[in-house]
Amino acid sequence: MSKKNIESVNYGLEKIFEGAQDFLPLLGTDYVELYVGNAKQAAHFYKTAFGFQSLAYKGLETGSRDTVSYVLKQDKIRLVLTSPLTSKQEDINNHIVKHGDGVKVVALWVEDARSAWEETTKRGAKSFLEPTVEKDESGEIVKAGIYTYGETVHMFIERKNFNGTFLPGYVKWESDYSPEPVGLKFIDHMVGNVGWNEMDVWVKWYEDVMGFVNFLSFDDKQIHTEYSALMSKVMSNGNGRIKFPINEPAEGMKKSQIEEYLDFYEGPGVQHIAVATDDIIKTVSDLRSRGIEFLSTPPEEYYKAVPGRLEEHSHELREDIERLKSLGIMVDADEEGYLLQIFTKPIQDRPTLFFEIIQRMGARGFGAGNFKALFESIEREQELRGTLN
Ligand code: TYF
Ligand code: FE
Repeated sequence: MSKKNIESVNYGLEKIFEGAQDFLPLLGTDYVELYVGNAKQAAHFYKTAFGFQSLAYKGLETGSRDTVSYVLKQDKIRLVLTSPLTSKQEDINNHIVKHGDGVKVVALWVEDARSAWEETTKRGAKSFLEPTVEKDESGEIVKAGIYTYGETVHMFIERKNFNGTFLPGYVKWESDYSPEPVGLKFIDHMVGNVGWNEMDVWVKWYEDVMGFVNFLSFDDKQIHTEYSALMSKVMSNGNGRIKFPINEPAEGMKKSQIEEYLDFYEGPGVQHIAVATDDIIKTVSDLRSRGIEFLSTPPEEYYKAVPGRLEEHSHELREDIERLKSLGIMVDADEEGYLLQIFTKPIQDRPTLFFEIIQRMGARGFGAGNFKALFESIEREQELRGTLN
């Protein structure tokens, strides 16, 4: 990637964050909920392969007759896996029939869920759930939800009067089976794929409805391979804790990976969840040994070019390039530092949701210098799936 692109990464960041509005103060990501066909087996996968720990449960044993949910935790990350227990749960069943397993809810932790719902719906958000109080012996929470792209939802969670395990209605999930964590710390960003020419519609939606700012953009001239292209804009809230890049497909010689996603998810949705680690070599070694599959390793020339790509940060690199190469980890830098990242293959049969593992060593960008190698690797997978044409 050109020097020019890397420079655009940090231009006026502070000033841009100040431009964000505070009608929607966000404390962080609260949880991510996936609707899945078989939550029990999915939970086993996230424990065994990704090192998540059992946290909370609701299901038949707790009086939940219609749905079952397993809550998993690793450091600050909470995942909720939900399945319907009967065919009568139409919303969840229909979601799974249409999209396959995927992210339904990106929940945001707020001080005041009523205000979050009012401020966003009055700015044009479509309501998913009006402010609702839920209680149990551990206190009460307020939750409210709005739709974002596709059928995806942002739930606002106010938990200042609650000290239970997760949310009212859940019990602590005691399990004798607890594989070691792999060092995943928190969600760095979550990316949405939207339809043709819809990126700017959703950029404006995040600006107007959520008070976010666009702090980085990549156009199809920057993000392309010989065959395909996409465009991406990164939206951030005011304190920079929540970052949502939004991708749209762009015209290329062959089918864009974004188009492949839209075909198989049958609409817009969450494309990847990027999770941070502070020891990517250990995290990726562990994940590989537990059967997680990553995109193919970039070619030899990619690693030869690493010192050049790092420029002035090249002396800061603590990791051995040979070790990074053997694990397939990619390296990029911007003015403030470098970052290490790697991408899993899709984690379900449809080529939709995948994970990114990222370690930031000062850099605040998204690895623009890796885009070409990354997208070529994705195209090799598309080729195998017969979805490149
Ligand atoms: O979040 C990002 O922008 C990076 C790069 O389809 C990326 O992780 C961008 C688009 C994409 C896959 C990865
Ligand atoms: Fe990413």
